Amino acid sequence: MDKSQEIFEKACRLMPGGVSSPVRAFRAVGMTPRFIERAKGSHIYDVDGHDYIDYIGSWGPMILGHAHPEVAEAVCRAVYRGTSYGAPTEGEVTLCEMIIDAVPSVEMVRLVNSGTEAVMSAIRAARGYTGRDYIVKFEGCYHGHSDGLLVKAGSGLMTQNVPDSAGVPEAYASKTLTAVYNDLDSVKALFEACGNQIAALIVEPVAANMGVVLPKPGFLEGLRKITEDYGSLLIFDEVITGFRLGYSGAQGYYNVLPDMTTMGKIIGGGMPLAAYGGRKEIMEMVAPSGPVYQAGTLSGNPAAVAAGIKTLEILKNHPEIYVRAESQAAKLEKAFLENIKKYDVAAVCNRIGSLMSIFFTKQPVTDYSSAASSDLKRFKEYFAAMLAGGIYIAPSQFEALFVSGVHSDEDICRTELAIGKALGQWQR
Ligand code: KE4
Repeated sequence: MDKSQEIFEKACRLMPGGVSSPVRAFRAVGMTPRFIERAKGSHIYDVDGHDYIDYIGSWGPMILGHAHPEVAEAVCRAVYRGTSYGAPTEGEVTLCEMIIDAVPSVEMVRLVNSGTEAVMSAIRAARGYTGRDYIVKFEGCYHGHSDGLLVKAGSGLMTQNVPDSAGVPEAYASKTLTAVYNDLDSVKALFEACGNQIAALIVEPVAANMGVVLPKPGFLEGLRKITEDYGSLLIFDEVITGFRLGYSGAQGYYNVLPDMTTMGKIIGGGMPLAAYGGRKEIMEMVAPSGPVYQAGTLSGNPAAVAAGIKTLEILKNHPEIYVRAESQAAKLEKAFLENIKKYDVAAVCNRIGSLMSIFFTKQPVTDYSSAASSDLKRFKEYFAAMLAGGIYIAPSQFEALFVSGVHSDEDICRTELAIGKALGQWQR
């Protein structure tokens, strides 16, 4: 038994599923998770000494690579000045100013500790601002684990949503309606039915929680128009795309400005930090300036803020990081496509910038139902071959592959070889 298995057995006696977050348990791939000892740059090392090229990057934050010396030093310096004060600091003001300068639609911002908290708070602010109750989300989009968003479509179009998790009361789920990603007609139908009761529509401008699914041309613009027409707010959940697709995120990339934006991951540089922001008149609804209550002991924590400031500083001063991450990702996409063709594998690849996914299905993947048509057995076999080849990718078909600004040419060559072996394994 290797050390990961040994520790995992103990962990399962002490923690639900042996992990601190479900996807880490490797259940979708039927394997024992690797317990990680350390990481540096584009590599991650498990407790058995295995060295992997890392394409999870902590699910998005590590665009600069692990243990970036300047980020690490900034966190250490902050920690020696005290880990938390529960009082305002200049660092929070600096980070908020950087976010406002970077994200086109954000005029005011509140720091919180997780993407879930950012989304939950943004939705509360949207309801407080509009005085309306309903929220629209998309099948296959994930926005954290707040009750009202752990829902799935009811049987009929207007049948209110039903809980998608135990412990979520029907009443909470019923205020969330579900539309189909990339299908503006499904959105129009909901708004025609009850648009004047819809507080907000929340969307991942590039979906990355059903695997990576890109918005079709006109989709985001269509959401902007429909929400404007009905006086509802458009919320871009940029927890993944923020500072990933470029320094101004998806809204800068697509030039579509939402009313509110949620952010996380990269803005914390790997520390627990997230944020929600938007038009001033909306954000001034948030306590203590307005009636929408939201609070947090560790919000704006100095160590996390130090990591965020340094990370954004480096990204702002070195835009070539985005160019390099994209070009390395493009090489991987090319390797996937060449091997899909060479071995005649039923698979497609979706990529935007340094964010990508391979789906084991014949059809284009443009929404949740096409993503769900993927062959999950094939994905498991692909995952096992990649891990055996020293490549650490998300242990689920419905996650993304993240390329950092520090994946080397050697990393890419090794990954190209592993892709060839993984996709060639089924050749008769
Ligand atoms: P957190 O609460 O996990 O910080 O953020 C929730 C969240 C919100 N919005 C989007 C678009 C997200 O992708 C996430 C979280 N992403 C997952 C990965 N798909 C986090 C990994 C996990 O759950 O362990």
